[in-house]
Amino acid sequence: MKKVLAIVLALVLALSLMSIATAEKAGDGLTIGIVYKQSGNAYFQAGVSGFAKAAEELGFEFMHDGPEDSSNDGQERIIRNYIDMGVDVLCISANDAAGLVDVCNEARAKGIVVLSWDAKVDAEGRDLDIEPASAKAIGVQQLESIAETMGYEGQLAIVSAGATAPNQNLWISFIEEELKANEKYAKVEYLGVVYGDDDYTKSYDVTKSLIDKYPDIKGLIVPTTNGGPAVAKCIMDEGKVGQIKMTGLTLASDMAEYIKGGVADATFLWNPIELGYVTAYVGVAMANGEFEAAEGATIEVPGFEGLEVIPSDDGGLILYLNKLNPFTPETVDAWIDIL
Ligand code: RAM
Repeated sequence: MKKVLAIVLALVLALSLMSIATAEKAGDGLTIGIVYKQSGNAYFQAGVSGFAKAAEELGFEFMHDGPEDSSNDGQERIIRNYIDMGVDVLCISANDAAGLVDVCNEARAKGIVVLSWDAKVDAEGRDLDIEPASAKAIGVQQLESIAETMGYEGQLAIVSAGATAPNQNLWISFIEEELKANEKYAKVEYLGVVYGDDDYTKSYDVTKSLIDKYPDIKGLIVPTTNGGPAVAKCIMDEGKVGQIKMTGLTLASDMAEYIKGGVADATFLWNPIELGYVTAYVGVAMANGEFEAAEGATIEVPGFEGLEVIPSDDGGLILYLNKLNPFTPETVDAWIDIL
């Protein structure tokens, strides 16, 4: 009998130790609602896999969604739904920085932590914005790369995502500023921006119209992963490989054949999996009250160093990962299984 009692006690002890062990995960009981610009975008699917990796380590639940049409209204509906479902953290990549401020502030009034990641919500509607690198660094990197390819002269245009896209518009503002301010770009004739709305067919069509209108065009900057392969395909279909070069922010897997085919000397991207992973860690720490988004605050995330909250140009707070990887004919193959 004593023996049976001892076994039962040992089992009870083991079970309670096991439950203590599971309860120790920082994200237990928390739910994160992830909102991205549009459904079906491989860049955001990669971002979500970063959240999934963090969820395995931290134990939180998560949901993710984006509108089919890249609209602000669609994002607002998803956010309202997540608020009704009682999420603890919202992580939003916005189609319009100002458009989500009101609904985000409704969420914050209910105690929900509101983070933007990838594309910001304006400062007055968020707790913190998490970005891969400074907008200036991302913009100027693309300009310098294409200008070098063009021999610093000739016609240059940008094929962007949506007209209100907060991240693309910031990068473009720094590209335009640098074109004016830096003497080395004096012979680059800047033609302006067309918008492919992060849609493959539209990006292809606006590129074709641009090439028809400016037959001597030499350079295209495409700061969107959805636009990149569409623009590259158009350059190929138009028989312009060698005459027109592009750069931009692309997934390696989408662009490898074009980069190796001579359409681009280099494109760039951070790792969206890492961006999702870090955003999740920040969200959990903030929801637990263990980390406050305040200037100078630092956070420990496995595999990352120097993650610090700093003031951003829009008067809010921002945190950078600071990693931008070039994809060239030599390096792109090493990335295609990752991104
Ligand atoms: C698209 C989206 C996203 C942007 C990348 C580079 O997938 O517009 O917001 O960061 O491209």
